[in-house]
Amino acid sequence: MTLILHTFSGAPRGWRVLLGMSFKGLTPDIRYLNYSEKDHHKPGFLKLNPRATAPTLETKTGVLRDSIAILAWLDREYPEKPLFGATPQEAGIIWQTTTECNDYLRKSTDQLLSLVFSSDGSVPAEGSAERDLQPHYHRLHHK
Ligand SMILES: N[C@@H](CCC(=O)N[C@@H](CS)C(=O)NCC(=O)O)C(=O)O
Repeated sequence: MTLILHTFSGAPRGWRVLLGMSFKGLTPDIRYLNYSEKDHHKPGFLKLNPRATAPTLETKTGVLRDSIAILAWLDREYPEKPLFGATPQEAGIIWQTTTECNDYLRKSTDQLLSLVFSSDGSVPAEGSAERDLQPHYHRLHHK
C-alpha cells in the first residue's frame, strides 16, 4: 500500500517526516491540507485524526499522528538505513541530541522562524523578542 501523508505546505513537523522518508528512499502520496480552509477540522480528516493535527500518516496497518511517532514507525517498518541509530551507542547519541535540541534550542528557533516566515516588514518594538533577533535576521538575509 502507498503511504499517504497528510500535511500542510511549509509545516516543519511535516518536513521532519518527509525528510525521514526521503532518507529511506520512500515516496509517499502527499495530500496537502489547506490550513486557511481548516481542512484539518473537516469531518473526513477528523475521522483519521480526531486531534486535527498534521502530519498524519495512513499506512497498511492504520493511521498514525505525531511526527516522531511516525518516524519511529517508519524505522521499524523500513529498517534499512535506520534513522535512530544502528547500535545502542548511536541510538543514545541521536536521542541525546534530539532532546537537547528540543530542550535548549526550541524557543529561540521558534522565534527566529516566526520572524523569517511571518514578518510583515515592520520594525519590532524596542525590548521585544523579535527586536532582539533582528541582528540575526539581517545577518541571515544580507550576507
Ligand atoms: N506533536 C505533533 C504536533 C503536530 C502539530 O501540532 N502540527 C501542527 C502543524 S506543524 C498542526 O497540526 N497544527 C494544527 C493547528 O494549528 O490547528 C507532531 O510532532 O506531529
